[in-house]
Amino acid sequence: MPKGEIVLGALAPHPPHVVYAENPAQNEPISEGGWETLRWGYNRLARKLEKLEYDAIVVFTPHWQTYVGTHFLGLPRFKSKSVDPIFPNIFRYNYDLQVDVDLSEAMCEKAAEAGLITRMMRNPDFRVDYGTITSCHMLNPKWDKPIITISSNRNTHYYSAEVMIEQALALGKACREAIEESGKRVVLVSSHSLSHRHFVTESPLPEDMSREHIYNHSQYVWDMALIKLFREGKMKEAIDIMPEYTEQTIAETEGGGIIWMMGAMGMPDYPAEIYGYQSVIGTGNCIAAWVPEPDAREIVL
Ligand code: 2X7
Ligand code: FE2
Repeated sequence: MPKGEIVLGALAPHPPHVVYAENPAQNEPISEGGWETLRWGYNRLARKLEKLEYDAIVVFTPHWQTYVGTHFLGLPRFKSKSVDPIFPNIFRYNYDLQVDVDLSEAMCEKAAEAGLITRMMRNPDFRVDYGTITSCHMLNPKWDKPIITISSNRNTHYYSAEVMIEQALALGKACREAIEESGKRVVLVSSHSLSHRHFVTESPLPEDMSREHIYNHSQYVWDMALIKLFREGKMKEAIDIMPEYTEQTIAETEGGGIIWMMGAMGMPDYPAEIYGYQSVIGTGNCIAAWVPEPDAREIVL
């Protein structure tokens, strides 16, 4: 059996607004569009993924929060309606997804061997979080690949940013080992925004783009500093500034998604592909991809 590999790692923000704006059949509310910079970036990355051969998508999400250890989806199918707790007016999405349980169990076991507390989620009524659904919908609207969602253990808040980073890197390494032993080709997804200061008044029409802009210049400057490191292939430096970046911008990086992904990918030192940056309700959102195979890597933006 050939060694399994990670074929692409994506930073894939999950404001449900982008799904709302796409008007897919699964989502009940209807929109007039909006957030095109992000959506067109996503559409381009989705086209690239269609051409890439892979077996499964592994998603790390900050919206499945676990306080005792890291949990993994552990049943072959989850079907339900996901309603965004803050924006039920824009996201009521009927999902029906397949899980690669073998790979999920293998990652869970490897993480346990590395000393992390782990658990498989076997509750058939478990509702998959909207972060996973949004990122997966935008990257693969056909939903024709099995997924695995990994929860985010609340280490930053329970302990510190440093403990979170250490554990997220160990989790990433364990996931990589499981992928290599599985013989599968896998896409990793770190589902989160960057800076995370929300605006305080929602416009009557959510997709009114005259109301959607950067609200805080220093948050924007921090996001740009981080994206510059992505562009330059300096991921070790990006992880080094993560505690301060996260504190200054109350960023969704606090969950550990990008750190987990970089740990799994062996801390890339090559440039990321950048697909777009846009504000959604004041938060900073960047779509980026790291492609280990140099011949498959492009300069996008
Ligand atoms: O979860 C989110 C997010 N991360 C960013 C913006 C809007 C809503 O939800
Ligand atoms: Fe979020």
